[in-house]
Amino acid sequence: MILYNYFRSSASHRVRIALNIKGLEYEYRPVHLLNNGGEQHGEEYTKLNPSHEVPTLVHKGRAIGQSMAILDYLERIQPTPPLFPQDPYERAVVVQACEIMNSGIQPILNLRVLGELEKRYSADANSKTEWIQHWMKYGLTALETFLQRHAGTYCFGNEVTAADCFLVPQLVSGERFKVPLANYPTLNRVRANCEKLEAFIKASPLRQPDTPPTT
Ligand SMILES: N[C@@H](CCC(=O)N[C@@H](CS)C(=O)NCC(=O)O)C(=O)O
Repeated sequence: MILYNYFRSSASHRVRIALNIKGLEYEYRPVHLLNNGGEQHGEEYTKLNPSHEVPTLVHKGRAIGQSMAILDYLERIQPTPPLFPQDPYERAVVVQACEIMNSGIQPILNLRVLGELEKRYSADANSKTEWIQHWMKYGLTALETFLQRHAGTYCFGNEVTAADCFLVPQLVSGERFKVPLANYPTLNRVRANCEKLEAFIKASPLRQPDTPPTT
């Protein structure tokens, strides 16, 4: 397996955690999102991922984009340990938690969205940070309320699920943009439990081959 990704990308971070949980070896191929106008726009990479974004997983010569699709694929080729509960309602709860982050928070804060805010509306660095903080708080508040009903040691009960693979990267990103995370006690508790596990430790943006030494 080859994972095209970027150390700081939250969507890449989700997939690294999932691969580690499943115990699947992979080759790390960095795609720098800023160098040379962004390597995600390069001709060869665009053939793999027409959305110009990371991550992309290549397995048996076939490419898969979108972290949710990748987790779903990993679950089917390597069912244990599971990332999704079997019960249809419980599975929907886990997917709902993932989607609060995947479609509710992350897309509004993406590099290309911030770039357009700057280009079209002359947003400066402070305005962009305010934008990020606003939408991150909005989504994390919903997630905190939702997970108060469902969390145990982890996001859903006492087993690690896909929701944990999404949560930790989201909070790491929140920290980077100085979102007041103390307001989310359930999310913080679950994060602390996840970060005791080797799969999460190894996937950290601080420990990847393309992590700059000063990070
Ligand atoms: N929904 C996608 C999101 C992927 C995504 O937005 N990746 C970001 C990094 S976290 C990216 O590559 N952005 C490049 C850009 O905006 O130019 C997924 O889950 O894979």
